[in-house]
Amino acid sequence: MEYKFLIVEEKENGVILLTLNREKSLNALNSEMLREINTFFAEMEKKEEVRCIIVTGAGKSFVAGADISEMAKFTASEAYDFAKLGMDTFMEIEKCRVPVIAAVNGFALGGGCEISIACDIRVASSKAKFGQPEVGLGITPGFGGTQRLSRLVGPGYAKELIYTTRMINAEEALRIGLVNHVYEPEELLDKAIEMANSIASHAPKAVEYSKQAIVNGSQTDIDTAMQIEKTHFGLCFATNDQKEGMDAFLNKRKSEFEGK
Ligand code: CO8
Repeated sequence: MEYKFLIVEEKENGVILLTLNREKSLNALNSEMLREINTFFAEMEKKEEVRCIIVTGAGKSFVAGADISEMAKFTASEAYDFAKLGMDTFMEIEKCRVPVIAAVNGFALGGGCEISIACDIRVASSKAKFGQPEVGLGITPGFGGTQRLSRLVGPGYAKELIYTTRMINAEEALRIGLVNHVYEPEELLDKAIEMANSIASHAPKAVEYSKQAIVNGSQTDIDTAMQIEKTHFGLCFATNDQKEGMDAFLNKRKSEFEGK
């Protein structure tokens, strides 16, 4: 599939690199780009060989937010529809069968911070900047920021970042748990690919079930969450990969997973 705003590269081991590419506008998200991202993740769901997806931005920005020039003219109902499009798209990322790593190379503001938070894991360049500038534009975060950011860094930091619009650097993002690692800009993609390869080397179904248990379990009470974990644990024993993984361990050989 050809995209106007996305560059899709197939790396080794089922790792896909998705580059958001609207560089002149610092990769700001407009409706067309959001629809393309939605389509891309729907396509990925169908590809059994895909093991991990990395999302990054072209040029000096990751994503400088939703497109302000498009939003400026919205009526209330158009704004609602735009927020729904963004939320549905980011939900595709959150629920994607395989883990998604955000390699945050520069500005991750507003919708850009929000798309990174919909990913499973964030790694950042030392030049990355995060922020939720929305209230300075007279709007609230609308692509899940009020919800996912609080869950990730706690309501205290989320409230400060949203109410003050303060932009933070990568080191502070690391300190508050918004990102997992910070790397020099030139090593960011290699490090993200290294992590993706590590994920890809393990039993695909076990990784998938772990993601489902974490994502679905974190949105419910602890008893239901434990039930979700038990169910997924049980399901692993219906896979060839569980037999292969344990047999390989017991026979002191390297496992070869087939993803079934
Ligand atoms: N939307 C549209 N265009 C943008 C955006 C954006 N978010 N960000 C940057 N651009 C454009 C600029 O207008 C400029 O275009 P041009 O060259 O035609 O003038 C080009 O990108 C380069 O930008 P700058 O010249 O400003 O570059 P600087 O390096 O000087 O500054 C900044 C970089 C600090 C990132 C600055 O561009 C900036 O502050 N951008 C806006 C950041 C922002 O406020 N983002 C949040 C938007 S709101 C949002 O994301 C809400 C999401 C939920 C929506 C819910 C639906 C209703």
